[in-house]
Order: sequence, then structure tokens, then C-alpha cells
Amino acid sequence: MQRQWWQASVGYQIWPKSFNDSNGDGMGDIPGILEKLDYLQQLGVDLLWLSPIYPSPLADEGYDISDYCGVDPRFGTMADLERLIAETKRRGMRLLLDLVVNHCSDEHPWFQKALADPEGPYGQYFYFRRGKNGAPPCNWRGYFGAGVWSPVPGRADLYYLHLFHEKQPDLNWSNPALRREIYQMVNWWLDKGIAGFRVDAIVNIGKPDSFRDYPADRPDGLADCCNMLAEPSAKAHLAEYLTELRDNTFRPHGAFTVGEVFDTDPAELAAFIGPDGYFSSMFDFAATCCGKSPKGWWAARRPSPTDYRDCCFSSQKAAQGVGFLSNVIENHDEPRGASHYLPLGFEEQPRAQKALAAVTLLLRGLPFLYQGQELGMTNKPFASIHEVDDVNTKGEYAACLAAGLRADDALEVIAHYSRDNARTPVQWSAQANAGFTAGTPWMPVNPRYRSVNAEAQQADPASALNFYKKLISLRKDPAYKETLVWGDFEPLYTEREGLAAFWRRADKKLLVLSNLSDEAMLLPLPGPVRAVVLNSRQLPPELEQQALILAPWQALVLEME
Ligand code: TEU
Repeated sequence: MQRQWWQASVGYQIWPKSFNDSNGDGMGDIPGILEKLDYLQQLGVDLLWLSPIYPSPLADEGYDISDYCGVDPRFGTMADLERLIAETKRRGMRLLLDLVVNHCSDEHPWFQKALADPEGPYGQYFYFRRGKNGAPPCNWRGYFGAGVWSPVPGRADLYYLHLFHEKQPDLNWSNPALRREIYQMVNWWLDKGIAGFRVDAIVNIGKPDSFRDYPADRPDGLADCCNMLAEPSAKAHLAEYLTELRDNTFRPHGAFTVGEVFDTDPAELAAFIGPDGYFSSMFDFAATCCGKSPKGWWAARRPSPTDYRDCCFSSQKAAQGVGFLSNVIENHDEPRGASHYLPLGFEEQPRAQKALAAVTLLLRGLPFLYQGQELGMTNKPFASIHEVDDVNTKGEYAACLAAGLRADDALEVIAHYSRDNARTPVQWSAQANAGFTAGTPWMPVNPRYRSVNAEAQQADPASALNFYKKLISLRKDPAYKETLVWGDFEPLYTEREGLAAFWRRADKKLLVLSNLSDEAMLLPLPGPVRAVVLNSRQLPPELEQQALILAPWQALVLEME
């Protein structure tokens, strides 16, 4: 496989509204990110992905864009962003923006012009369709729980399509004029000096040639819109548009791209991330999807640490020899990884968080950390549904009630899965509002900030933060980089519950052992140990000739003969 500059990178996602507030308005901003570049550099991350910073009415926290080439005044100015591009470069870091082109905001001038004249040229930028006997054109349910068609104001029987919120109309990629506008915008940003993009919800741009009903799958009589992704005409269009997008933008710029791609058939991996793929990389969402139900969050089952391991391992095997996945345990759409993958009662324990971190950082692929993950931030407490900000959570709460759950049970469900869990302000210090803002934070900080914060962890050699630093510097250590970045992956001891064990092998033979359980484990060793390269616990590993005892939640990297 051809070597690329980005393969040895470690990514870090910034969700700007909750990262760091420089001006006391309670919301994070770009100057706030600039203030924390030293922190990020010391952590060792080098590929920074900013969730959307464009002007937006915030119906979906910035994923509803009303101007693709601007910076929302809440976050700062274009000059601030240019400074961020320059400052990241100066530190050997690179900046990625979020490319959200399945849909825009209903307040984008394109949609405003389209509404004014649905039969005119801008009408062709969107999907306008007539209803069927007084009902919407088809029975799809969108990703946030409501129907995907909303009526066009003032036009009897005309609807527009939105797979997400009604304020996020889908862009019509079958229109070459729309595609040209998008390519121009993408190139404009790349020419400005960003290194590339995280590409949002992108599999949805290929729509089937006709919008037809699917069998209803919930009491609302609707069917999950993602059924359309399997339609051959939708797949064919997706391939056509992604090839064209790559060839007209990313490829000529040598850009790095990571796709938000769900549910790929292993047979399609090469098309997405192979040497000639649409993207450089894509997120591995196997564990994210594990236990989820098409019925909604109320019917989801929480994955165990063994499920987490099995999901990662099967993705690793599928991607090996094909391309580089981007490995995540959390992002701005998911519960906190510690709260989701660790057993109840262990989510707040740094030793358990470190065992999880060792797995995600040492797999083959690019690790992407989400802000606060390195501190072991956990889910937030929810006292009432009225505290919820996220539109997706509101839809899921309604689905809980429709399924017959009592209000308090519904609250318990959404408290675990809500996207707000990831969106509380980053905990910088034990000072007021966790040092995030001098004003009133737009969303309350997690009350755990007094004990869990960056300042305290910097001073504590046994903190989660310092272990993340060690893992990242191990990946970059010239002695081990070849093996950890480009080496192969091979699982072992998979019959053992709660143990993640795998080889990374190239010029060195590294054995990664992570005990994702609270029981000590006696393990046979597959050969003589040359050196203990990393140990997550102060306890020295109990090494015998042929075996070792792995303490509860202990992660080890052993260099083997
Ligand atoms: O997410 C796409 C997506 O599929 C999610 O809506 C997912 O189904 C949901 O979050 C699961 O909880 C992307 C962005 O990451 C998300 O923040 C946006 O809301 C969405 O696109 C629309 O732009």
C-alpha cells in the first residue's frame, strides 16, 4: 500500500461550541481554540477536525449551514480561522473542516430562492415532489424520527425532502449545476490551506431514481429512510458522485478526507478507502452500531467490553490490506465512550478508561480522539427532558413514549444515548464553569469537573490524560512507528471474555494485551518477552517464563522475541 503523510497521524475532534470560550459569551470560539493549541500539541495530536463553524441557525448545532464560505460570528471571524490555519501549520499540525453537503439550512439563499420559485433553477438544487393522494410522496422516516417530507409553504400538495431536520433540506446531487457549486466551494477551502475534510452523512447523497414506500417498521406507519441506501440506483449514483467529487477536488489537492460512512458491506470497503478510494479513510462505526435497534434507542442493548473488542477486530480484519480506518470510541453524536463501553460502575475509573484507550490507540488505522475523551469525561446527569438541546434526542424521546415507555423510563433511555452527553463544555480546570468560560456556559458543565479536569490531570502522572500522551508518543516513537502505523494486525486469545489481545507486527513484534475486566487473568505467552514497552498500571507485570498475570484493567505492550 502506498505510504501517505496522514497515515501516521493522530486525529482530534473539536466541537467548537463546547471547546473553549475566549470572550465570555458562554460559547466556545476559534480564538478559544487558538488558546489551547499548546495543550493539543503537548497531547501529541496533529490532525484537528473542527465540527461546523459556518453561519447556521443551529437547528442541528451547525450541521444546518446557511453560508458554506463564511464563519459564524459566534465562533469568530474569517481572520481568526486563517490564523488557526497558520498556527496549526506552524506547529506541524493540520486542520480539517466538516463538509456537510447532503443538505444545507432552509435559510441558505439557495433554498430561499427555491421556495420562491420551485420550478426555477434553484428548485433543481433540492428535491421538490408532489404528494400522493393528499399524503407525502413516500413513507420514509428521517434520521431524527419525523417524516422526511415537509410541505412547501403556500403551495398546495408540494413537498420538499429532508432526511434530517425539516430545517435541513437535502441537496439534489443529480443536478450537475449543484455539484459544480459544491466542488467550487470545496476547492476554495482547500486553496485557503486546510488539509481536508471530515465528510458528513455522505452516503445519503445518492438517492434512488424514484421515491417509493417501504414496509412500515414502527407504529407511526413510516419506514426508516436508510432503506434507500441499499437500492441499486442509489448506490450507482453515490459511486458516480463520489468519484467526481474526489477527482475534481480532493485528489488534485492531495487532501486528507475521512468519510462518515455507516453500514458498508466489507466488499465495498475498497471503493471507499482503497488506494483508489473516494476517501483517504472512513470511521469505523462497528462498535458504535453494536446493540442499536431500528426501533430506536429504547430498544438498544448496551455493548459489553467483549462486544467492543469483537467489533473492532472484525473491522480490523476487513480493512487490513485494503486501507486505513479511523478508530473512534466517541464523537459528538455518541454517548461518552467510558460511559458506553465500560461496565456500569467502572466508567469513572481512570484504570478502566486507560484499558479502553490502549485498544483504540494501538489498533491499525488512525485514532481520532474526541474532545474530553483524553480526560475520561463521562455522560452528564439529566434531571428532565426540558434540559435537552439536541434535536435527535427529542425525536428519540418521542419514540420512547410512542413505544409505551413511562416518562421516567424514557428519560433514563435518552440520558444514556443523548448526543448532549458529548456536548457539555470541556473541563479545563476546577475553577468556576470548569474554566471553560468566564460567563454562563450555553450548556451546564458536567458536575464532575471539580475532580475531572485537564489542569489536575496534567499534574498527575497516573491520569488518563498522561496515559493518552504516552500512547500517542508511542505511536510516534521512531522505534515503534513502523510497527504501530504500518504493521499488520492479528488477534489472539479471542475465546477469552473481556480481553483484547492482538499482535502488531512489522520490523518489531509487539503484543498488545488489555484487560477489559475487573478480574486478574493468567495468560500463556506466545514466546519470550524482550521488553515491556508500555504499562497502564503501576503494578509491574508478573512475568513468568511462559505466562503472565494481567491485573484487572491492566494494558500492556510487550516487545516479543
Ligand atoms: O450524522 C449523521 C447521522 O447519521 C447521525 O444523525 C446519526 O444517525 C445519529 O447522530 C445517531 O445518533 C451527521 C452528524 O455527525 C450529525 O451531528 C448531524 O446531526 C447529521 O449528520 C446531519 O448533518
